[in-house]
Amino acid sequence: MEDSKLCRYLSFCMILTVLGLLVNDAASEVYTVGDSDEWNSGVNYGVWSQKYNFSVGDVLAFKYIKGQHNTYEVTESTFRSCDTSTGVLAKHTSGNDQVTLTEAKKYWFVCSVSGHCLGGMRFGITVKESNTTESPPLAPQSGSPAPPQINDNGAQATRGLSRWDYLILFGVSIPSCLVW
Ligand SMILES: [Cu+2]
Repeated sequence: MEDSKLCRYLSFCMILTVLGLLVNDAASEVYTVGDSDEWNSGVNYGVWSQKYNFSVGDVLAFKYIKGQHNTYEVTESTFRSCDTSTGVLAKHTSGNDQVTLTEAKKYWFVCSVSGHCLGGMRFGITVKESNTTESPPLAPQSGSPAPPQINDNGAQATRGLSRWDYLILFGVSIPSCLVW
């Protein structure tokens, strides 16, 4: 029967959609810091960092000529002061530093070469749990379902809820075939 074929086709599409959402959810992105400018003096990284929504599992690639710059992950106060004598969480100096964003939190990065941080080689980003509602970094909107200081449990709950939405959608699609 034609109806039965249509139903099977729609169910198949629904399965693909759900799988696609789950796979997309798990995929991580690699972002080259500064895009084509890479990690260099004279670039406004505050602007660059606002262009993307970063999620747990994403990777920041800091590319520069080894020895000319470096990548320090720092605390917020060190980001603001540019004084890297304290508040340094991690140091990278390879010239192609791949930093995986492993936690849903704010990350702060600077170059510690004298004058570079004050000259603009610094930025902060808010990393969210994957598959939470997107909002501009460092500019949360009121009424947002994902506040910036969200704890792990809250983020998990948000992700779980949206997964359930897909399953409910999927579940509803099957009985609706029987009606046809
Ligand atoms: Cu530098």
